[in-house]
This record gives sequence, structure tokens and C-alpha cells, in this order.
Amino acid sequence: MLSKSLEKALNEQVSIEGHASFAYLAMASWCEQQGMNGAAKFFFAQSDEERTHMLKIFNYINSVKGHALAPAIKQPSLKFKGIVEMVKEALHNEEKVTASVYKLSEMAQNEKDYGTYNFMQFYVDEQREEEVLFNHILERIELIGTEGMGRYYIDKELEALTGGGAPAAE
Ligand code: OFO
Repeated sequence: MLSKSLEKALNEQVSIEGHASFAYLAMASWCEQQGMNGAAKFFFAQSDEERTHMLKIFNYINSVKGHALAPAIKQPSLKFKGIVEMVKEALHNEEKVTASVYKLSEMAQNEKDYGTYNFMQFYVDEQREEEVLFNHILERIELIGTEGMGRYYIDKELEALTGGGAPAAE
């Protein structure tokens, strides 16, 4: 049985994952506007992944007799100064998601709700992977540079990192 406080916190996490999905959608669109279709593909896939994260929590809440609530999603950033600033924002967003995942995990542990605690460990692992990924991307971008052919190689780099998901519209 899910406590009311955990139900509320899980629903907040549904909203956070939904916002992450929309934030990546906006980033994918911005990349397409810049002609960076490889990078757009990467961010579309990230957006899809965040939607699956959202749904996984949504389904969990109902499976343990809580009430999963479809969230109101705040519009994310739509424009970026450049690819470096955009990736930095993505990393910053992921760090905020990590903080809320840790908080939820800690709440579940304090309430001795080990089912929810175990469920949250998927997200703990996922956030570690995401932070590693975005730090890696930032390092690669710094190495490549954004001058001259830089943006072209960054675009290829991000496309190569795309792990499935919806491709950018042709
Ligand atoms: Fe699901 O928030 Fe990142 O990965």
C-alpha cells in the first residue's frame, strides 16, 4: 500500500520526467532549425526515453493502488545560444532530476516501503548513466570545438550516440 506522501512524490516525479521529455523535444526542434539533424535525432530519442520513464512511474503508482495523475507540463526552453549552452542545460536538468530521484528513494527508505525503494533504483542507475553521457558529450564538444567544421562533427558525434527512438522527421 502506497502512502499518500509517496503517492504525491511519485506523481511529482511523473511531472518531472514529462517535463524532461518535452525539454528534449524542444532541443531536438532547435537542432533541426540549425540544420543539425544528427543531433536532433539524438534529442528525439532522449525525449522518447523520458516518456517511457514517465509512463513507468505512472503505471507503478496505479499498480500499487495509488492514483496516477496526468501532469501539467510547463513549457521548456525553446531557444538556445548555441549547442554548448544547450548541452549544458541538458546536463543541469539531469542533475536536478537526479536530486529528486534521490529524494524519492530516501523517502521510500524512511517509510520502509522497500517495494518503492527497489523500483526507484532503476532511476538511480539511469540518472548516473545520463550524467555520465552528458559530461562525455560536453568533453567531446570541447575537444571538437564549434568553429569551422566543428558543428558538422558534433552533429555526427551526437547521431552516433543515438540509441534508437524516433528519428527526426525527414
Ligand atoms: Fe528520466 O530523467 Fe533523465 O534519464
